[in-house]
Amino acid sequence: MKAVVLAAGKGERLRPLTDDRPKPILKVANKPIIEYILENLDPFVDEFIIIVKYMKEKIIETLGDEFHGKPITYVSQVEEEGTAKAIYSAKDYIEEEEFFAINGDIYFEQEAIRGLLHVYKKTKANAALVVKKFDDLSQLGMVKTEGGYVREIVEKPGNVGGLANLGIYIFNPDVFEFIERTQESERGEYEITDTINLMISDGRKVAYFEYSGFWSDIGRPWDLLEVNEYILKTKLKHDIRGTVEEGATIIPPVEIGEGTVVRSGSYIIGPVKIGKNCRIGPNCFIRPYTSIGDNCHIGNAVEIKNSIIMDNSNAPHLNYVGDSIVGENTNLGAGTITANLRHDNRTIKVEIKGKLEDSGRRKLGAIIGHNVKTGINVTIYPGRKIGSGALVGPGVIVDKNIPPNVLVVA
Ligand code: TTP
Repeated sequence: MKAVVLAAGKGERLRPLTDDRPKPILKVANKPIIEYILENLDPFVDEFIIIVKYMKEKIIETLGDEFHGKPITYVSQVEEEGTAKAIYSAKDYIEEEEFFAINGDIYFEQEAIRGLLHVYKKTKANAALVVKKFDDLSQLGMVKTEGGYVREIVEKPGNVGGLANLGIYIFNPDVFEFIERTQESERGEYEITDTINLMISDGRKVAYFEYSGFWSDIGRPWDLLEVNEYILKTKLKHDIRGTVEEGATIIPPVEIGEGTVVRSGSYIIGPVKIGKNCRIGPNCFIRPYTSIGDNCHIGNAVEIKNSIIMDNSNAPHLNYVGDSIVGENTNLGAGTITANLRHDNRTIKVEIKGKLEDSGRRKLGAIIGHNVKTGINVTIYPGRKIGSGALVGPGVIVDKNIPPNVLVVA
């Protein structure tokens, strides 16, 4: 069976982390999001078809031409936007057989794929999808069911509970004919959920598998923190490959990659994952649910908690990084501090595509892009973003978002 993975989106809600790269290759717990998806599909498929468009070279460069020995074919998405058009782009690569189609920006457990395949085979339906119960479907697609099959999918039905569509499907090649008949939606895209509704109104059977494990749609920056926390909490094994100096304290589970040195006085409370060739300490404090990539430097008098620090980035002296995301090749100047809590204890709002969105989190720090440099004593307010390539001068108080590639001085 083949798997079509949708990885052509622009990932605009994840700016600045997607300023210079597509969302599926962003690393969570030090691994690209899309690799977790391919791993879950791996036992069930013999070929991957990845639909690409936005900065496609970076996906190709990251994954190469095979995954676990199985070929990857990259297909450019047709001109129009939307998940239906993304799937349609694979038409020439699908023969007689049914195939998986899956969003390239979700995190879930393999049980979802296993259950879906089982239901599809058992019911001999024309298509099948994975659903999960949620109390609030306002950001999701609601799957209404009847007699053991899907009756309708309603996008963003408001704050009601029910079964959500998780973006994991099996189709047979008939779906292409229905995509051809799918109309453009209100937001100007061709949506696979509209295609599924068309199939149902034409008398086709769409089965569903109800999954109850963890699932996250990585759309907004704090979703990355949620998935990072889940992975570290449930998958991390204590594994020290680097060197730990006498006088450092490590409370398991902590993973430390080859070539990394943890100097005396460092205090690390797991779950924490640290990549290869990092310099950690002396005298730093790394708290739970922190992922630090390869070639990073976390120096003296630095505290990090519940954060993602991507490859080649440094918090070298006197930094506090809490509930934050720091992109690749970024350097925080001495004394750069992220604030992660409002004094009035309200949840933190973040500007997403020009609109303030409530993250629902009481604690959320900074979202810092790639290739950023901050000067000494930079203070960053909760939920603020610094665009990739920005230079933030000494003493700047970041109380507004900073666009990419600008110089900001105090
Ligand atoms: P979305 O999350 O709706 O879109 P996006 O990834 O571009 O993010 P944003 O809204 O922040 O810009 O997409 C769901 C999945 O479908 C995701 O895996 C990307 C994929 N997709 C395509 O492959 N092609 C497309 O034209 C669109 C819209 C999405």
